[in-house]
Amino acid sequence: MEKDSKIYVAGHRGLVGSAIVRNLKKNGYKNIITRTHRELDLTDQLAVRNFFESERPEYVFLAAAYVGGINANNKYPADFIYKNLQIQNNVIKASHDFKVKKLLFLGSSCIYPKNCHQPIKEEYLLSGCLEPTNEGYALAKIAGLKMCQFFKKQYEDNFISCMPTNLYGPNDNYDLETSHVMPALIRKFHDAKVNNKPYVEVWGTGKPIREFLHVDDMADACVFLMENYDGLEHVNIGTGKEISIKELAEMIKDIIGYDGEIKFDKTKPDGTPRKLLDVSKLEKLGWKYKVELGDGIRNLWNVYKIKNC
Ligand code: GFB
Repeated sequence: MEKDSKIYVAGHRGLVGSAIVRNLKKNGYKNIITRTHRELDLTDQLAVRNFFESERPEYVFLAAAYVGGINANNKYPADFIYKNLQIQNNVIKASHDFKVKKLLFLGSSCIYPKNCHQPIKEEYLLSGCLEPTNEGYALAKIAGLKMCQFFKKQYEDNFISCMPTNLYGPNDNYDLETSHVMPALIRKFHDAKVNNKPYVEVWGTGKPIREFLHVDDMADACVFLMENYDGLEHVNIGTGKEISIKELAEMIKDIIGYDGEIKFDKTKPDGTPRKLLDVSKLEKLGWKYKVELGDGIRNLWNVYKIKNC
């Protein structure tokens, strides 16, 4: 990518898309195009084609997706599979038709089998059954990853894919019904502290183990891959470190300085027991994460409490 290359960031207002725009601007890229959902509905094939025909982007970061945490995925699987298939089919096909130089497709670590050998290598894809709570989203993301591979094989399009672990950071969703665990617990512990509540409810048993990557690191890895990787296989993006939900809750509790109790609501699903990514492929390419979990949570809470004091 040149500094004046025409770069389209699909999903620029979201957690990852906004971080990619911040990273591109910080690195001197001047010709970044974006469209809000109201300006361009990515599930509308004709609207997407008209946009690509008139704008002719050279590089595309496909960070737009219909996303949510375990509860939303579990409740609305039809929405997660349909909307994500629509978005990615339209953007990938238009990128092919209008000769985009390179496209980066963003997936998710939920594409891997529920009881996968850990840490999870890229080649473990499709080696077992998926986690039921997010099967709709996972199938859509697997289809997107495969579509990029097949367009590269059949038409030599330079379409690559990356599979990030659980992400957190600025511009996240804090709705307690649809969010991921990190923003949900920051909101719950902050609210319990401010309102002197006796306990904070954490979903599930607290036993599941997760890996968390700050979205600024994710954005940096995306720009790194766009500049340095042209391979057929997808690339895992993560820290290679993991923490149980119980330990995460205790870490957030300590950082926020809440001194009440933690209660586990076992009526809520745990989801995948563990999903630690093997990030050795990305490290061999020359990229490694920077933001440690404690620092990332502290910074995020500082931003959150200013907006919600
Ligand atoms: O982040 P999360 O919603 O999604 O949940 P997944 C992670 C773990 O945190 C689960 C527990 O075991 C939850 O039960 N948890 C505890 C909570 N308290 C809460 C809470 O208040 N809110 C939430 N949301 N979780 C997602 C997939 O799976 O991973 C997405 O559903 C995506 O599609 C994402 O792939 C990366 O990590 O289980």
